[in-house]
Amino acid sequence: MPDASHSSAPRQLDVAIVGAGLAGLYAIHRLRGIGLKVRAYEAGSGVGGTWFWNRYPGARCDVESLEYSYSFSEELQQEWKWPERYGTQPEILKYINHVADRFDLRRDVQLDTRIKTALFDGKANEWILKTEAGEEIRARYVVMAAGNLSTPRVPDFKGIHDFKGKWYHTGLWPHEGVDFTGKRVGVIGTGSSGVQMIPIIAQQARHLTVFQRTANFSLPARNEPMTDARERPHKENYKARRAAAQETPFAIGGYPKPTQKTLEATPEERARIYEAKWQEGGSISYLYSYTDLLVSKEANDTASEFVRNKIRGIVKDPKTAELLAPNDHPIGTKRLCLDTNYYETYNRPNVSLVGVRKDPIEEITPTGVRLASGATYELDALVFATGFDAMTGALKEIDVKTSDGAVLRQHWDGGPLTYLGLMVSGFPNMFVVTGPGSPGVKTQMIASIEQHVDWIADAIDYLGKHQLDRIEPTAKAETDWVQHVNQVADSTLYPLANSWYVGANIPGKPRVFMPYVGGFDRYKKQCDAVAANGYEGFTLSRHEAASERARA
Ligand code: NA7
Repeated sequence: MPDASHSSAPRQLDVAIVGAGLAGLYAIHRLRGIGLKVRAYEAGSGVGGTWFWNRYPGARCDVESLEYSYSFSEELQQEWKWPERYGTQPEILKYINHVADRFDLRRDVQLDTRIKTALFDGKANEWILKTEAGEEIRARYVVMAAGNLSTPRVPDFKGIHDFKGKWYHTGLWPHEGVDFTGKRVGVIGTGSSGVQMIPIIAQQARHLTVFQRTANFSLPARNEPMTDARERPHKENYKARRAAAQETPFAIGGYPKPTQKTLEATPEERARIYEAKWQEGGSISYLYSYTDLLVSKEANDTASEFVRNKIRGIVKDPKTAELLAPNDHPIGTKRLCLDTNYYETYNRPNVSLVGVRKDPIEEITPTGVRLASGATYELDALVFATGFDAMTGALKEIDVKTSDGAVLRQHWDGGPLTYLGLMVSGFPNMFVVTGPGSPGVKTQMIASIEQHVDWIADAIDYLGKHQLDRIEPTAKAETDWVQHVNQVADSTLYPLANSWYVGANIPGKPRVFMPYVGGFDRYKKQCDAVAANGYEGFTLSRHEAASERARA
């Protein structure tokens, strides 16, 4: 049967959605709900975004399952059974596929389709998208739901293509899996992905060599099968719990808000609190020990040192322990990892840790890795857990322009500029989900996705109801928001870390703190107020082409 999606006449939509991960799928559902003709374009051969691509061993969410899930359907959240405290990648992908089927979303998803260009035609007042295969799509609005950690980056190491063994990136993991049994494996990178996979690969490999540039803080996840005691009270009060979560900075409920400053407690009290949180598992809980852990260096030092001492207690070889003990950033200012037996893994005889901060990787040789000092490591397989061109990578890969000559890559040359993380000045009718300037990545992501998409749907609905058809932020609103995002970040310890939040893992990327760390609660209130005040900071207008469409 001929596939209508690949016919030569451009497809005409109300809203084109880029990406069919958690954000794109909810956007289909929500926008369809207000009567719009929508379609999502997805580069992968399945839905799920991050959870479709990141299939590396041990891939798991670091937010608890009962929180990390959609809230828009009470039936869905009641009926879905999460088997473990934290969802594994296969389990989350299964859930996303279930949602796609249950809400009949697939008929508006076009898989294996990468959007290459997006041009706003000012005269026609519509976006023209082109796919890699040359298909053209015209839409009144575009929703960029292309992900924050969706552009995998392998460092530009000399010799990488001459490596005779197989190499992999965590974000592009083969669907059939990889068997490392009996192999000498190298893992480069010790962020969340490395920390999750290292204990699993260590169990398979003949020898595992971990190349670490920056030691990261990791706390025990304390994962376990879902218990009735955990699930039942949560589900009995799901709606109220979701509402309470929205009143917190991370959009995660269930953790009592701290009330005390760190240094007001005695060292003994602090030790007791940190120990209880360490035993409980989870990162939010630990960072919620006191009110000022992310704003006062002196306070943070106590929480950082507690974890360093834990590492020194777990790892038997003192030199390895010291190398693993993070000393260049306050705890929580880089993504705080959650693990299962990460530090314990370094006590295995088949695992070695190599510090590549002082002695960096010079080249990948046909048989392994060579450091600047000349030290070589013979390897059969190499895994890059080296991260992503985070937050801006996916949008910069699309050539986004307007007929007025605006070019997104140029507009963002010195760092990303947005108003509320939702729109970009000069690029009308283009919405971004959980992009730079949004609190998304610093929150329970699905809560932010739902909040953003709801706001976008309401804005489009508002335009329609007021016979308007164009929305864009003013340059001033954008500048003020970016300034506010920076000011808030500068009032915290976050900028002290070389993290993907500031693009530090990508050589040459402008150092700008991209997420909004003022908290989900504060952000949502601001978005609601902007809408209630007639979309303050945005210019709303009616365009001639719309009048023509209306007459036609
Ligand atoms: P991350 O957190 O960006 O981690 C990437 C890791 O790779 C990190 O340890 C980097 O060290 C390391 N890296 C990057 N380039 C190099 C080079 N050239 N040499 C050595 N080491 C290097 O990515 P993840 O995939 O682990 O996690 C991303 C997010 O996914 C995570 O935060 C969660 O939100 C889910 P560096 O720290 O830059 O020195």
